[in-house]
Amino acid sequence: MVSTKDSRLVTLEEYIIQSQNRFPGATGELSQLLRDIGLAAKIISREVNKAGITNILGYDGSTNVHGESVKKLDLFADQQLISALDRSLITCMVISEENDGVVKLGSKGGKYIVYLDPLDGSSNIDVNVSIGSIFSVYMREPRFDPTVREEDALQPGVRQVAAGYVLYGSSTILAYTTGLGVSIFTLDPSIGEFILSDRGIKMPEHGAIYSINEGSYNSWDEGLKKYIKYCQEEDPDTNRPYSARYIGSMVADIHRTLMKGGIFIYPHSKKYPNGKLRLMYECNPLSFIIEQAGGVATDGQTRIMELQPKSIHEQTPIYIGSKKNVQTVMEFLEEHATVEQ
Ligand code: FDP
Repeated sequence: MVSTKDSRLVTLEEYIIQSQNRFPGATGELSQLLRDIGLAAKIISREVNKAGITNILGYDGSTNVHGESVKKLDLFADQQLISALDRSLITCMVISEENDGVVKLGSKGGKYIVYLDPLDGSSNIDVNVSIGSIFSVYMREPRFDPTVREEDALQPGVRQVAAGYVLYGSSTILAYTTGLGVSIFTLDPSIGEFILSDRGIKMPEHGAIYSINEGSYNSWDEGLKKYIKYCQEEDPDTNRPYSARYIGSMVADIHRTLMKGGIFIYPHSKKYPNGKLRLMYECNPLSFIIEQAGGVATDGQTRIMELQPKSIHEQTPIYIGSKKNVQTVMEFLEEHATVEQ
């Protein structure tokens, strides 16, 4: 990983303003939106860190749109992010994993649409393993139509104007991109500020880590089974066998992939014929980050960010990470798809 470090401390707020000043015509609204997310992230981080002692762990008794049990922290994170975005009147609508339909905000004229996964990796909440929040921002089209409709949110990932994630791990970090590289900030809890820790991140072209839920091995396509066996074979020239790492929080697995290289896969399977992960608030934003760092992301045929969404909660298979690792798995998939036909 290559990054530029500066010995002077730069806060998220300062950095956003400095970046905005490079664009003379900028209205400052996107900057405000990113600051709103930063504020909500600090509040969520505080609650995640003391979750065990505040009786907020566990289920709240309801189920979300996907029929999964909703945990109290998921709801807390959802509320914090939505109310932060509502306050500044620049977002017209939010789509969140925790809400069935779109959430229309107070400002019907707001020009941004935001997708949220308020707390990704929720099955890890109760066992103190890293979890995260993911966001993806689009411009509303057509901009001056006063009616806010769900169809306005069905834009391909290439139209994202910003995306990022917050990872509540051994420290809390916030990573984002507006299409000009990836910047990472680390929360210093003693002063309550996100401090710039890396910018212009470039991930390795090839990495020696593969990340997939191997428990589903028997329901994968032949090409994928062969690729995973290839990862496990000994070949010092290509650094094999690779290490297997699977946290089970996509945001944490992607962060490791960004920093160390390698590949993360969530394929289609018998249980999840269209893949499990959500295109709009998991795969698109994390693909934007990975691409900005020099990596790639595909559903096995099409670049993730070029998929035209048909619904706000749709799922997709994903192969994401270092360029060479993704190329290799695609070769295995192609070769065995031909054989199987
Ligand atoms: P979770 O169900 O715990 O919320 O999309 C949700 C997600 O976690 C991802 O964060 C994670 O990568 C994946 O599901 C884990 O799914 P498996 O348990 O099927 O591996």
